[in-house]
Amino acid sequence: MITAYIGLGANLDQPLAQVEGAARQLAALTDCQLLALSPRYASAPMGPQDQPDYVNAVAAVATTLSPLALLDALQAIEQAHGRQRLVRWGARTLDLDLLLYGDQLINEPRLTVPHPGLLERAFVLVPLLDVAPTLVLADGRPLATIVANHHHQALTRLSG
Ligand code: A4P
Ligand code: MG
Repeated sequence: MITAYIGLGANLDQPLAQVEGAARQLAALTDCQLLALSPRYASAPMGPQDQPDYVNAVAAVATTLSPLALLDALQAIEQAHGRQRLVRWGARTLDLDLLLYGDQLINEPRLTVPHPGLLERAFVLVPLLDVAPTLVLADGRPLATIVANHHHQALTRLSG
């Protein structure tokens, strides 16, 4: 079993319900067990501003799926939520990013882990710390230190 962390984001078609539905689908995946779901947070869009606010959360899962098999499962859930890939950083019903897969470093055409945006995004860092308060990154840095030193974009905690 490997512990993986998944970033959930949505800003169309009742984003809070999209995120909570996606978490239930993660919990239902074979070979995957939902360990924790962070509180949900709202934030202004990073990137193009002419789109609604986002709802974000992070899920911790224990899985025996390989990284690419897990990515396939995440993309199938995105598709089931009517995800269409239109604009980079544009509005979406559901975005599932594989943030961390154990402490593995992966650089493949379809998959970069840790997720390249991980350290820059408060809407990922804050919920990740909620579910993994003692996490230490592969380079030896504690997540808590990174979050404490991060200049935070405003997040509004919705639930959890
Ligand atoms: N891919 C490579 N590595 C990974 C990984 N670790 N996890 C590949 C998931 N996918 C990964 O993804 C494009 C390709 O990346 C996939 O086919 C996969 O093989 P995508 O989701 O179709 O592309 P995208 O959404 O245009 O890019 P990306 O990087 O997912 O978008 P971001 O960076 O996630 O940004 N503002 C707020 N406040 N909250 C947000 O959640 N999200 C975005 C989207 C913009 N602004 C936001 C938020
Ligand atoms: Mg994505």
